[in-house]
Amino acid sequence: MIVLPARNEGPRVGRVVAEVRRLLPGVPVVVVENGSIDDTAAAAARAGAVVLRSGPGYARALRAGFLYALDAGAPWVVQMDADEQHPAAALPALLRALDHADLVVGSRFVGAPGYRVPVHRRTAIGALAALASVCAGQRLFDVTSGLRAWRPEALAALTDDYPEDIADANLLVRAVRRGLRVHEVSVPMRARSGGRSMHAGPASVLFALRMMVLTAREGLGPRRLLLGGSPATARPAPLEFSHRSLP
Ligand SMILES: Nc1nc2c(ncn2[C@@H]2O[C@H](COP(=O)(O)OP(=O)(O)O)[C@@H](O)[C@H]2O)c(=O)[nH]1
Ligand SMILES: [Mg+2]
Repeated sequence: MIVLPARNEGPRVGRVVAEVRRLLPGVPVVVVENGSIDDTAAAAARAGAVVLRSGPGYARALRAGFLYALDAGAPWVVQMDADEQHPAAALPALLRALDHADLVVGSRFVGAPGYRVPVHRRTAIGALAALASVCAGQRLFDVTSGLRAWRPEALAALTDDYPEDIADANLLVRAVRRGLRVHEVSVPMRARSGGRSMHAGPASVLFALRMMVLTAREGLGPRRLLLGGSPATARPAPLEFSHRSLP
């Protein structure tokens, strides 16, 4: 299942939904909307998505989408932006990588570089990635990427106490510390095709600082290794996906 959090993405979300549905026919696409002042929900529905409304904010939207996917028994879940930043063509590689991981992050910073992330943003993400890597005990690169593929067991290990407001680097640290296998694969991303990033403007500085604090806090907690048939200890069977039929 594909989960797209979307706020004020009316001009873009329909194209994202259509692109994903074309590449992965039959895979349900769920758009989780809140707080939009445009026609995001209607555009998503027109393009064939299931539209959910959640409480305010990005993290709540994601959590609502994840709970919906778990409830529906989805064999895998991919979260991606509704702003055309993430190419649907990257999905098969992401899903293949799930054969050997519990959580796969589409990364701008491993492998060939895609578009050039603006320098101030790259610096902030670099600092955050360094902190997250220390806290996780594993080198992490694109800790704020919104393109992530999940095994449902991995999601289930995190949704009970899923963060209410911010779920980026802090969540990756938590995932690693809970024993989930987190991998990154190179994905050539684009800039958003229009509209405004939730991290634009002066608020982004506050966001970065808050993210640092939340990430450090995750690193202070005890390592809780999941035991007994958890994704951490079991070697899961390869996933069967409809994407296998794709070239
Ligand atoms: N439902 C919902 N979606 C949001 C919210 N904030 C951001 N998003 C969506 O989450 C995705 C990531 O946000 P974006 O602004 O692209 O962040 P960036 O990629 O880090 O610049 C986009 O699809 C946004 O429309 C929110 O408050 N509610
Ligand atoms: Mg984006």
